[in-house]
Amino acid sequence: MKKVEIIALIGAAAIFAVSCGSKTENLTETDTAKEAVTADAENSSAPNAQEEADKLFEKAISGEIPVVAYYEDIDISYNIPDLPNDPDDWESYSVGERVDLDNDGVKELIINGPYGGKYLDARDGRVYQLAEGEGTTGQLCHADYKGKTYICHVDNSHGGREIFMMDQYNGDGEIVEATSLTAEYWDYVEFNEDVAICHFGDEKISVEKYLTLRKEIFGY
Ligand SMILES: [Ca+2]
Repeated sequence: MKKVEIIALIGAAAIFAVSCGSKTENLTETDTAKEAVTADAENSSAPNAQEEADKLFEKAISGEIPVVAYYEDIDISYNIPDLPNDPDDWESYSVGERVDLDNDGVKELIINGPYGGKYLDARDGRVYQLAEGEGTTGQLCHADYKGKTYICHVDNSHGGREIFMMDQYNGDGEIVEATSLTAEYWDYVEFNEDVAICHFGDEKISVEKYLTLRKEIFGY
């Protein structure tokens, strides 16, 4: 692998490591380099695929092609230039980073915006919306766990619970693994470790384990 590629990948890793919190301290250069090598080995055609994806993203950004999007089978496709973009407004979108969110070695495009914005995936000659922020009960972010990137919807601004939904996607826009990290303490507004009932997926876990995982995956 060329040095410049490694630097680019380390840069990307550093950016997405902080996007869900302050997880930087867990990220060592050795781990990053290892992940970069793995990603490269898994997809040797990545440079071409990335070029193709980037061309499609540029077309979508300029409005030449739409972003194909569905919400519960309803077509909600849109053109990026039509999105609200007045920086003074709360609802404002802007072109963000490119990060491999579906573990296929090609970076997706993040559109910054309310509730975490939108994640866009280029494939089969089109640009698709992979996920979007759904509100205060579904803030969009991405996080790494066990060497894979998960697209997450987070509900942690309401009393009584913290819910982290974690979806691992493949390069075809399909969810290949879904899990969740949750804590419930319904009679309290703030997290209360004496009463919290915690789960990771279907497994009931201790409060201590919950806090360890929350720190490891979401950085706080
Ligand atoms: Ca990707």
